[in-house]
Amino acid sequence: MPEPRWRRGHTVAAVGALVALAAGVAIQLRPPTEEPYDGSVKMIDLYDARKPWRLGAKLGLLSECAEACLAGTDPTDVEMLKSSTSGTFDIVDVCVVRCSNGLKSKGEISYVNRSNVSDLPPEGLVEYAQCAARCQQNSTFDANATDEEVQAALTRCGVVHLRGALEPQLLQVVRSAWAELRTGGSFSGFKPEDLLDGSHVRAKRDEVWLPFVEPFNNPGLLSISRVSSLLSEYLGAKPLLDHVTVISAAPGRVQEQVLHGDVIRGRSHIEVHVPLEPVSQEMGPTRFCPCTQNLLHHDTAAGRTVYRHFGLQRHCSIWKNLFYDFLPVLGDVTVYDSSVFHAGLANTATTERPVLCLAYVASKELLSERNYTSGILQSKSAEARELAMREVRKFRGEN
Ligand SMILES: O=C(O)CCC(=O)C(=O)O
Repeated sequence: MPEPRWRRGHTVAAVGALVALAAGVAIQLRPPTEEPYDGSVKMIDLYDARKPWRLGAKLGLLSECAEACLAGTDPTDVEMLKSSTSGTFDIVDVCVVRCSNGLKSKGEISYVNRSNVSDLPPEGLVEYAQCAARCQQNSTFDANATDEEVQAALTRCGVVHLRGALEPQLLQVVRSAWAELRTGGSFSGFKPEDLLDGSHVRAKRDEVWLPFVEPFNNPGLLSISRVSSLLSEYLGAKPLLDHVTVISAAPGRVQEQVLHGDVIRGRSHIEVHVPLEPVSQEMGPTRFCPCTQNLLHHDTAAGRTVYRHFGLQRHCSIWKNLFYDFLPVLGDVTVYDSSVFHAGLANTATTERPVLCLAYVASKELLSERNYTSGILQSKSAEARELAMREVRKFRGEN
Protein backbone atom coordinates (compact mmCIF):
# COMPACT_ATOMS: atom_id res chain seq x y z
CA MET A 1 0.00 0.00 0.00
CA PRO A 2 1.44 3.41 -0.94
CA GLU A 3 2.23 5.97 1.72
CA PRO A 4 -0.18 8.90 2.00
CA ARG A 5 0.33 11.48 -0.75
CA TRP A 6 1.61 14.13 1.64
CA ARG A 7 4.33 11.81 2.89
CA ARG A 8 5.73 10.39 -0.31
CA GLY A 9 9.49 10.53 -0.81
CA HIS A 10 12.47 10.34 1.45
CA THR A 11 12.54 11.99 4.70
CA VAL A 12 13.88 15.19 8.46
CA ALA A 13 16.18 17.25 10.54
CA ALA A 14 17.34 18.62 13.85
CA VAL A 15 16.57 21.44 16.19
CA GLY A 16 18.81 24.33 17.01
CA ALA A 17 21.60 23.81 14.49
CA LEU A 18 24.28 26.46 14.41
CA VAL A 19 24.51 28.09 11.03
CA ALA A 20 26.95 30.91 10.31
CA LEU A 21 25.76 33.85 8.29
CA ALA A 22 27.64 34.45 5.04
CA ALA A 23 28.87 37.67 6.58
CA GLY A 24 30.55 35.64 9.26
CA VAL A 25 28.09 36.45 12.04
CA ALA A 26 27.04 33.28 13.84
CA ILE A 27 23.37 32.93 14.59
CA GLN A 28 21.51 30.10 16.15
CA LEU A 29 18.67 28.81 14.04
CA ARG A 30 15.87 27.55 16.21
CA PRO A 31 12.36 26.52 15.40
CA PRO A 32 9.95 29.40 15.90
CA THR A 33 8.90 29.92 19.49
CA GLU A 34 5.83 27.96 20.32
CA GLU A 35 2.55 29.76 20.25
CA PRO A 36 0.98 30.38 23.65
CA TYR A 37 -0.75 27.17 24.65
CA ASP A 38 -3.75 27.49 26.96
CA GLY A 39 -3.44 23.87 28.15
CA SER A 40 -6.68 22.67 26.62
CA VAL A 41 -6.74 19.77 24.19
CA LYS A 42 -8.67 20.74 21.10
CA MET A 43 -10.42 18.77 18.42
CA ILE A 44 -9.95 19.22 14.69
CA ASP A 45 -13.32 18.84 13.01
CA LEU A 46 -12.46 16.43 10.23
CA TYR A 47 -15.79 16.80 8.51
CA ASP A 48 -15.08 20.42 7.85
CA ALA A 49 -11.42 20.53 8.68
CA ARG A 50 -10.80 23.97 7.23
CA LYS A 51 -13.39 25.82 9.24
CA PRO A 52 -12.65 25.18 12.91
CA TRP A 53 -8.99 24.42 12.31
CA ARG A 54 -7.43 27.74 11.51
CA LEU A 55 -3.67 27.80 11.34
CA GLY A 56 -1.95 29.92 13.94
CA ALA A 57 0.30 32.61 12.50
CA LYS A 58 3.46 30.55 13.08
CA LEU A 59 2.10 27.32 11.61
CA GLY A 60 0.75 29.22 8.60
CA LEU A 61 4.10 30.87 8.00
CA LEU A 62 5.97 27.59 8.46
CA SER A 63 3.73 25.85 5.98
CA GLU A 64 4.15 28.59 3.37
CA CYS A 65 7.91 28.73 3.96
CA ALA A 66 8.13 24.97 3.39
CA GLU A 67 6.26 25.40 0.13
CA ALA A 68 8.51 28.28 -0.98
CA CYS A 69 11.75 26.54 0.04
CA LEU A 70 10.88 23.33 -1.80
CA ALA A 71 10.35 25.48 -4.88
CA GLY A 72 13.76 27.13 -4.56
CA THR A 73 16.47 28.16 -2.15
CA ASP A 74 18.90 31.05 -2.14
CA PRO A 75 22.69 31.54 -2.11
CA THR A 76 22.56 32.58 1.55
CA ASP A 77 20.86 29.26 2.41
CA VAL A 78 23.68 27.47 0.62
CA GLU A 79 26.33 29.45 2.51
CA MET A 80 24.63 28.71 5.81
CA LEU A 81 24.31 25.04 5.08
CA LYS A 82 28.04 24.89 4.36
CA SER A 83 28.88 26.30 7.76
CA SER A 84 26.16 24.41 9.61
CA THR A 85 27.37 22.26 12.47
CA SER A 86 24.28 20.07 12.29
CA GLY A 87 24.76 16.89 10.34
CA THR A 88 21.04 16.51 9.79
CA PHE A 89 19.96 19.79 8.16
CA ASP A 90 19.49 19.80 4.40
CA ILE A 91 19.30 22.94 2.29
CA VAL A 92 15.50 23.08 2.54
CA ASP A 93 15.65 22.87 6.35
CA VAL A 94 18.05 25.81 6.45
CA CYS A 95 15.79 27.78 4.13
CA VAL A 96 12.62 26.91 6.12
CA VAL A 97 14.17 27.84 9.46
CA ARG A 98 15.46 31.17 8.10
CA CYS A 99 12.18 31.92 6.38
CA SER A 100 9.89 31.02 9.28
CA ASN A 101 12.05 33.08 11.66
CA GLY A 102 11.75 36.12 9.44
CA LEU A 103 15.45 36.03 8.53
CA LYS A 104 14.96 36.26 4.78
CA SER A 105 15.21 39.54 2.96
CA LYS A 106 12.69 40.63 0.37
CA GLY A 107 15.16 39.97 -2.43
CA GLU A 108 15.30 36.22 -1.74
CA ILE A 109 13.13 33.95 -3.89
CA SER A 110 11.89 32.03 -0.88
CA TYR A 111 10.92 35.19 1.02
CA VAL A 112 7.37 34.92 2.37
CA ASN A 113 5.43 38.01 3.26
CA ARG A 114 3.82 37.32 6.63
CA SER A 115 0.85 39.58 6.02
CA ASN A 116 -0.19 37.46 3.02
CA VAL A 117 -0.04 34.14 4.87
CA SER A 118 -3.29 32.18 4.73
CA ASP A 119 -4.75 30.87 7.96
CA LEU A 120 -6.56 27.97 6.28
CA PRO A 121 -4.79 24.59 6.35
CA PRO A 122 -3.60 23.37 2.95
CA GLU A 123 -4.74 19.98 1.63
CA GLY A 124 -1.60 18.20 2.83
CA LEU A 125 -2.15 19.21 6.45
CA VAL A 126 -5.80 18.20 6.29
CA GLU A 127 -4.66 14.81 4.97
CA TYR A 128 -2.23 14.49 7.87
CA ALA A 129 -5.02 15.21 10.36
CA GLN A 130 -7.21 12.63 8.66
CA CYS A 131 -4.41 10.06 8.66
CA ALA A 132 -3.81 10.57 12.40
CA ALA A 133 -7.50 10.39 13.24
CA ARG A 134 -7.89 7.19 11.25
CA CYS A 135 -4.85 5.62 12.92
CA GLN A 136 -6.14 6.65 16.32
CA GLN A 137 -9.16 4.43 15.66
CA ASN A 138 -7.56 1.70 13.53
CA SER A 139 -4.09 0.67 14.64
CA THR A 140 -4.97 -2.30 16.89
CA PHE A 141 -5.32 -5.73 15.28
CA ASP A 142 -6.29 -9.17 16.51
CA ALA A 143 -5.30 -12.56 15.10
CA ASN A 144 -7.99 -12.32 12.39
CA ALA A 145 -6.38 -9.35 10.66
CA THR A 146 -4.44 -10.19 7.52
CA ASP A 147 -0.71 -9.50 7.22
CA GLU A 148 -1.50 -7.03 4.45
CA GLU A 149 -3.84 -5.04 6.70
CA VAL A 150 -1.26 -4.85 9.48
CA GLN A 151 1.53 -3.94 7.05
CA ALA A 152 -0.58 -1.19 5.49
CA ALA A 153 -1.39 0.25 8.91
CA LEU A 154 2.28 0.24 9.97
CA THR A 155 3.22 2.04 6.76
CA ARG A 156 0.42 4.58 7.18
CA CYS A 157 0.48 5.12 10.95
CA GLY A 158 4.08 4.27 11.88
CA VAL A 159 2.74 2.18 14.77
CA VAL A 160 0.51 -0.87 15.24
CA HIS A 161 -0.63 -2.92 18.22
CA LEU A 162 -1.10 -6.67 17.89
CA ARG A 163 -3.56 -8.21 20.35
CA GLY A 164 -2.50 -11.55 21.81
CA ALA A 165 0.63 -11.73 19.63
CA LEU A 166 2.80 -13.27 22.32
CA GLU A 167 2.03 -16.82 23.31
CA PRO A 168 0.58 -16.73 26.90
CA GLN A 169 2.83 -19.47 28.32
CA LEU A 170 6.00 -17.82 27.07
CA LEU A 171 4.81 -14.45 28.33
CA GLN A 172 4.21 -15.95 31.77
CA VAL A 173 7.72 -17.42 31.90
CA VAL A 174 9.22 -14.09 30.82
CA ARG A 175 7.22 -12.22 33.46
CA SER A 176 8.38 -14.63 36.19
CA ALA A 177 12.00 -14.33 35.03
CA TRP A 178 11.70 -10.53 35.06
CA ALA A 179 10.25 -10.61 38.61
CA GLU A 180 13.14 -12.82 39.74
CA LEU A 181 15.73 -10.60 38.07
CA ARG A 182 14.18 -7.43 39.43
CA THR A 183 13.65 -8.47 43.01
CA GLY A 184 15.86 -11.54 43.56
CA GLY A 185 19.51 -11.25 44.55
CA SER A 186 20.68 -12.91 41.33
CA PHE A 187 19.39 -14.45 38.12
CA SER A 188 21.37 -17.11 36.22
CA GLY A 189 24.47 -15.73 37.90
CA PHE A 190 23.72 -12.08 36.98
CA LYS A 191 23.25 -9.51 39.72
CA PRO A 192 20.38 -7.12 38.92
CA GLU A 193 22.29 -4.07 40.13
CA ASP A 194 25.04 -4.74 37.55
CA LEU A 195 22.53 -4.56 34.69
CA LEU A 196 20.46 -1.62 35.87
CA ASP A 197 20.90 1.68 34.05
CA GLY A 198 19.28 4.67 35.73
CA SER A 199 20.26 7.39 33.28
CA HIS A 200 20.03 5.93 29.78
CA VAL A 201 16.33 6.49 29.10
CA ARG A 202 14.46 9.81 29.23
CA ALA A 203 12.56 11.06 32.29
CA LYS A 204 14.01 8.80 34.98
CA ARG A 205 13.04 5.42 33.58
CA ASP A 206 15.14 2.44 34.56
CA GLU A 207 16.61 0.37 31.78
CA VAL A 208 17.81 -3.15 32.49
CA TRP A 209 20.17 -4.78 29.98
CA LEU A 210 18.93 -8.36 29.79
CA PRO A 211 21.30 -11.31 29.97
CA PHE A 212 21.36 -13.65 27.00
CA VAL A 213 19.79 -16.56 28.89
CA GLU A 214 16.44 -18.35 28.86
CA PRO A 215 13.75 -17.13 28.62
CA PHE A 216 15.05 -13.76 27.39
CA ASN A 217 16.84 -15.37 24.43
CA ASN A 218 13.96 -17.68 23.58
CA PRO A 219 13.50 -17.72 19.78
CA GLY A 220 9.74 -17.32 20.31
CA LEU A 221 10.46 -13.97 21.95
CA LEU A 222 13.25 -12.72 19.69
CA SER A 223 11.23 -13.44 16.57
CA ILE A 224 7.57 -13.30 17.50
CA SER A 225 5.92 -15.17 14.65
CA ARG A 226 3.61 -12.51 13.26
CA VAL A 227 6.07 -9.72 13.92
CA SER A 228 9.11 -11.08 12.04
CA SER A 229 7.58 -10.94 8.58
CA LEU A 230 6.07 -7.54 9.36
CA LEU A 231 9.55 -6.18 10.18
CA SER A 232 11.24 -7.65 7.11
CA GLU A 233 8.58 -6.27 4.85
CA TYR A 234 8.62 -2.84 6.48
CA LEU A 235 12.41 -2.45 6.62
CA GLY A 236 12.91 -4.02 3.21
CA ALA A 237 15.68 -6.15 4.74
CA LYS A 238 16.14 -8.99 7.19
CA PRO A 239 15.90 -7.22 10.58
CA LEU A 240 18.99 -7.35 12.80
CA LEU A 241 18.57 -7.32 16.55
CA ASP A 242 20.17 -4.21 18.07
CA HIS A 243 19.41 -4.66 21.78
CA VAL A 244 16.98 -6.23 24.24
CA THR A 245 16.19 -4.39 27.47
CA VAL A 246 13.39 -3.85 29.93
CA ILE A 247 12.38 -0.21 30.35
CA SER A 248 10.64 0.16 33.66
CA ALA A 249 8.70 3.14 34.93
CA ALA A 250 8.78 3.25 38.73
CA PRO A 251 5.56 4.51 40.34
CA GLY A 252 5.65 8.06 41.61
CA ARG A 253 9.15 8.65 40.20
CA VAL A 254 9.08 8.62 36.43
CA GLN A 255 7.97 11.76 34.69
CA GLU A 256 6.31 12.42 31.37
CA GLN A 257 8.81 12.28 28.55
CA VAL A 258 9.19 15.05 26.03
CA LEU A 259 7.62 13.95 22.77
CA HIS A 260 10.40 12.49 20.63
CA GLY A 261 11.39 10.08 17.90
CA ASP A 262 14.05 7.58 18.98
CA VAL A 263 15.85 8.15 15.68
CA ILE A 264 15.36 10.68 12.89
CA ARG A 265 15.63 8.36 9.90
CA GLY A 266 12.46 6.49 9.00
CA ARG A 267 12.14 2.84 7.95
CA SER A 268 15.55 2.11 9.44
CA HIS A 269 14.85 1.08 13.04
CA ILE A 270 11.84 -0.60 14.62
CA GLU A 271 10.93 -1.04 18.27
CA VAL A 272 8.87 -3.98 19.48
CA HIS A 273 7.38 -3.44 22.95
CA VAL A 274 6.01 -6.27 25.08
CA PRO A 275 4.37 -4.93 28.26
CA LEU A 276 5.05 -7.18 31.24
CA GLU A 277 2.08 -5.73 33.16
CA PRO A 278 -1.28 -4.53 31.87
CA VAL A 279 -1.17 -0.74 31.71
CA SER A 280 -3.75 1.69 33.11
CA GLN A 281 -3.85 5.42 32.34
CA GLU A 282 -2.41 6.14 35.82
CA MET A 283 0.60 3.90 35.08
CA GLY A 284 1.60 6.30 32.31
CA PRO A 285 1.14 4.49 28.99
CA THR A 286 3.02 5.42 25.83
CA ARG A 287 1.46 8.29 23.87
CA PHE A 288 1.75 8.01 20.08
CA CYS A 289 1.41 10.67 17.38
CA PRO A 290 0.65 8.51 14.35
CA CYS A 291 1.64 9.56 10.82
CA THR A 292 4.68 11.52 12.07
CA GLN A 293 7.23 8.86 11.05
CA ASN A 294 9.70 8.88 8.19
CA LEU A 295 9.58 12.61 7.51
CA LEU A 296 13.29 13.50 7.43
CA HIS A 297 14.04 15.79 4.46
CA HIS A 298 10.57 15.16 3.11
CA ASP A 299 9.73 16.21 -0.40
CA THR A 300 6.37 17.78 0.41
CA ALA A 301 5.61 21.01 2.28
CA ALA A 302 3.12 19.14 4.48
CA GLY A 303 5.72 16.51 5.40
CA ARG A 304 8.24 19.23 6.37
CA THR A 305 5.58 21.13 8.32
CA VAL A 306 4.24 18.09 10.17
CA TYR A 307 7.74 17.00 11.18
CA ARG A 308 8.71 20.42 12.46
CA HIS A 309 5.46 21.74 13.96
CA PHE A 310 3.56 18.65 15.11
CA GLY A 311 6.68 16.56 15.85
CA LEU A 312 9.74 18.56 16.89
CA GLN A 313 7.65 21.38 18.36
CA ARG A 314 5.29 18.80 19.90
CA HIS A 315 2.00 20.31 18.77
CA CYS A 316 0.48 16.94 17.90
CA SER A 317 -0.40 16.46 21.57
CA ILE A 318 -2.47 19.65 21.58
CA TRP A 319 -5.08 18.20 19.25
CA LYS A 320 -7.21 15.33 20.52
CA ASN A 321 -7.43 13.53 17.23
CA LEU A 322 -3.73 13.68 16.42
CA PHE A 323 -2.52 11.45 19.30
CA TYR A 324 -3.62 8.58 21.50
CA ASP A 325 -2.44 6.78 24.64
CA PHE A 326 -2.29 3.02 24.15
CA LEU A 327 -3.38 0.91 27.15
CA PRO A 328 -2.08 -2.62 26.50
CA VAL A 329 -3.32 -5.82 28.10
CA LEU A 330 -1.04 -8.83 28.63
CA GLY A 331 -0.12 -10.51 25.34
CA ASP A 332 -0.31 -7.28 23.31
CA VAL A 333 2.73 -6.33 21.30
CA THR A 334 3.36 -2.82 19.98
CA VAL A 335 5.47 -2.37 16.85
CA TYR A 336 6.59 1.13 15.82
CA ASP A 337 8.93 2.82 13.39
CA SER A 338 11.51 4.32 15.79
CA SER A 339 11.13 7.69 14.06
CA VAL A 340 7.44 8.09 14.97
CA PHE A 341 6.92 10.77 17.63
CA HIS A 342 5.89 9.32 20.99
CA ALA A 343 6.34 9.82 24.75
CA GLY A 344 6.00 7.68 27.85
CA LEU A 345 3.73 9.40 30.36
CA ALA A 346 4.23 9.82 34.13
CA ASN A 347 3.48 6.83 36.33
CA THR A 348 1.20 8.18 39.05
CA ALA A 349 -0.03 4.71 40.10
CA THR A 350 1.40 2.56 42.86
CA THR A 351 2.72 -0.24 40.66
CA GLU A 352 5.71 -0.40 38.34
CA ARG A 353 5.28 -0.45 34.54
CA PRO A 354 7.89 -2.72 32.93
CA VAL A 355 8.06 -3.08 29.15
CA LEU A 356 10.34 -5.53 27.38
CA CYS A 357 11.85 -3.72 24.40
CA LEU A 358 13.31 -5.45 21.37
CA ALA A 359 15.00 -3.01 19.00
CA TYR A 360 15.64 -4.05 15.40
CA VAL A 361 17.55 -2.34 12.63
CA ALA A 362 17.78 -2.68 8.85
CA SER A 363 21.60 -2.89 8.54
CA LYS A 364 24.90 -3.02 10.42
CA GLU A 365 25.72 0.51 9.23
CA LEU A 366 22.51 1.87 10.74
CA LEU A 367 23.19 -0.02 13.95
CA SER A 368 26.61 1.67 14.23
CA GLU A 369 25.16 5.06 13.28
CA ARG A 370 22.55 4.94 16.07
CA ASN A 371 25.07 3.51 18.52
CA TYR A 372 22.40 2.90 21.16
CA THR A 373 24.86 1.40 23.61
CA SER A 374 27.01 4.52 23.81
CA GLY A 375 26.57 5.82 27.32
CA ILE A 376 25.63 2.38 28.63
CA LEU A 377 25.89 2.03 32.45
CA GLN A 378 27.78 5.33 32.86
CA SER A 379 27.64 5.24 36.65
CA LYS A 380 28.88 1.65 36.82
CA SER A 381 32.35 0.12 36.69
CA ALA A 382 34.17 -0.73 33.45
CA GLU A 383 33.68 -4.41 34.36
CA ALA A 384 29.89 -3.96 34.63
CA ARG A 385 29.82 -2.19 31.27
CA GLU A 386 31.84 -4.96 29.64
CA LEU A 387 29.58 -7.60 31.18
CA ALA A 388 26.45 -5.92 29.80
CA MET A 389 28.07 -5.35 26.39
CA ARG A 390 28.97 -9.04 26.21
CA GLU A 391 25.29 -9.88 26.59
CA VAL A 392 24.33 -7.25 23.98
CA ARG A 393 26.81 -8.80 21.52
CA LYS A 394 25.32 -12.24 22.11
CA PHE A 395 21.84 -10.93 21.29
CA ARG A 396 23.31 -9.40 18.14
CA GLY A 397 24.84 -12.76 17.24
CA GLU A 398 28.31 -11.20 17.22
CA ASN A 399 29.92 -13.97 19.24
O1 LIG B 1 8.08 4.75 28.71
C1 LIG B 1 7.52 4.55 27.62
O2 LIG B 1 6.32 4.30 27.51
C2 LIG B 1 8.25 4.62 26.34
C3 LIG B 1 9.71 4.75 26.49
C4 LIG B 1 10.28 4.96 25.15
O3 LIG B 1 9.77 4.48 24.16
C5 LIG B 1 11.44 5.78 24.96
O4 LIG B 1 12.06 6.19 25.94
O5 LIG B 1 11.78 6.05 23.80
